[in-house]
Order: sequence, then structure tokens, then C-alpha cells
Amino acid sequence: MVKAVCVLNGEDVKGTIFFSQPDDKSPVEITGELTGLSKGRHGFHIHEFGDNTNGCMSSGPHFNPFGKTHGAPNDDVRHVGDLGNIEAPGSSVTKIQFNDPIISLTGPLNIIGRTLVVHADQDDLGKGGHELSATTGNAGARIACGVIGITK
Ligand SMILES: [Cu+2]
Ligand SMILES: [Zn+2]
Repeated sequence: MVKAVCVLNGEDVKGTIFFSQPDDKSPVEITGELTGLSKGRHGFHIHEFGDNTNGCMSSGPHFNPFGKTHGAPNDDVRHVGDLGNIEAPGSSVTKIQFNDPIISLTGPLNIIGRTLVVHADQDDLGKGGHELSATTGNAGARIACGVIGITK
């Protein structure tokens, strides 16, 4: 079992997200809680760099080792870092629990040392027809981020 953690820190949005993977063939389970998110969907991605020297902007583009187009988590054509959207209830804590079969905590698709980003807006999953749909899902500002680290 490999486990990782990310403490997200934004102006209003804060939380902790846990990643676990029983072995390198298994999906990664993502769980956690966030506070301060506005009601509705928010883009949720792994960005390439674990660099927050200039805040969330220094984390670069979506983690995309295969040079693919932005997509939905269940699309064949997606960035490795495309985890889609999380949905906030608005008035209470946002609870997160889902699996992703593409990201990994070991090997070439390892996300440890990269940055988890929560966006202001909904990720259109590549289908919004905006010029940014194919690269970012037009998900807007990076409102919280944190570097993913190894934990026990
Ligand atoms: Cu993003
Ligand atoms: Zn993407």
C-alpha cells in the first residue's frame, strides 16, 4: 500500500485530500474534505509541477506525460492529471471519495511531488467549445492548491 496526502490552502478554500493505492495495478482511491467551496462543480486536477513558489500558478499545466488532449476522467483521451470535477453542496463541508484508474502513486504516472489544484469554475471536460476546453476545461482560477507528499 502506498499513501499520499495533500494539504490544500487557498484564500477561502482549505482541506486535506488523501490518496491510497494497494498495489501498482489498482486504482488510486481519493478521499478527503474541503471547506469554503462555493456551491456547484469545481475542476480538480493534478498539475505537472510540485512548485508553488508563485502560488498555484507555478504548478504549470495539467500533468500530461502522453501529450494528450484534456478530457473527462473516464475518457480514453485525457490528461493523466484530469480528475474531472468535485461537487460542493455550498453550505457545508465538501466530502470527496472516488477512484481513478489512471493516476498512480508509483512508476511513471506517479503524482507524488506534483500539485493538486481546485478551480473556481466547472471543468467542461473538453466539451465546452471554448478555446481553453482542450487544455484546461476552461475551469477558471486556481483557488486552492497543495503539493502531494508521501505519508504513512
Ligand atoms: Cu487544474
Ligand atoms: Zn487536463
